Amino acid sequence: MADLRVYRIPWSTNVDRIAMAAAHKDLAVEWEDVDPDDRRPVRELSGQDLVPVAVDPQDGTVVSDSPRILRWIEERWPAPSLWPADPGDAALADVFCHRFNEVWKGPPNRIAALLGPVDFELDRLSAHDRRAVDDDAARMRRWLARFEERLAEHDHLGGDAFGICDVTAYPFLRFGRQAPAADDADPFHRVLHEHGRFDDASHPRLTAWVARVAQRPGAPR
Ligand SMILES: N[C@@H](CCC(=O)N[C@@H](CS)C(=O)NCC(=O)O)C(=O)O
Repeated sequence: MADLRVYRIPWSTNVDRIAMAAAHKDLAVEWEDVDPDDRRPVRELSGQDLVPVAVDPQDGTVVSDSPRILRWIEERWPAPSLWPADPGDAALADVFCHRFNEVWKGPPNRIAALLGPVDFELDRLSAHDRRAVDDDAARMRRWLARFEERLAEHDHLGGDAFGICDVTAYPFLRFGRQAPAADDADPFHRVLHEHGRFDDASHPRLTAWVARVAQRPGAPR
């Protein structure tokens, strides 16, 4: 029997987090592919529409929302840990992940909402909306600079070891280096690639971090 069952849709960044955490702990995952246009199986199971949703096949526990699933996996299978051993460092890692989820995602989400699902042209936006896109794109660039600084003395976002900060951020930040797949139509990913782009000249440490984390088992690349 698999260790856990996970419901997913193609190209889901939040599902990628679970794949990376499960691979880190060498867990066997039974993947359930959900039709993005028919979320009934997910809704019936979890009472909401979004993936990932994880199920413990042993006792039927159902957990939705990637940060909650990651915490649940850590508690259920503590070794090897994704959190730093030092309690203060573990608390800082939680602050990083919370900010990444609640603050960092804001600008690219707002840009994707303004540009819409199909048309990626800035020209059709009002002057007000263009300014909003420019402001949010500038925020994304400023935060990329902070990630670059964070990696000055450490190989990973949470410190020396690979861990929860990398699992939380990599599925999103990787689009700064990697174009979305040809069949990935998610506008959010295109925004991350257009406005969150960086390279070895502009962000050498972040570029090396993407290359390093891409080699981890379960990492999308
Ligand atoms: N806070 C949730 C967000 C989950 C989420 O937004 N999932 C996306 C895929 S990455 C989804 O199901 N979106 C609905 C859709 O694409 O229709 C988490 O971290 O798991």
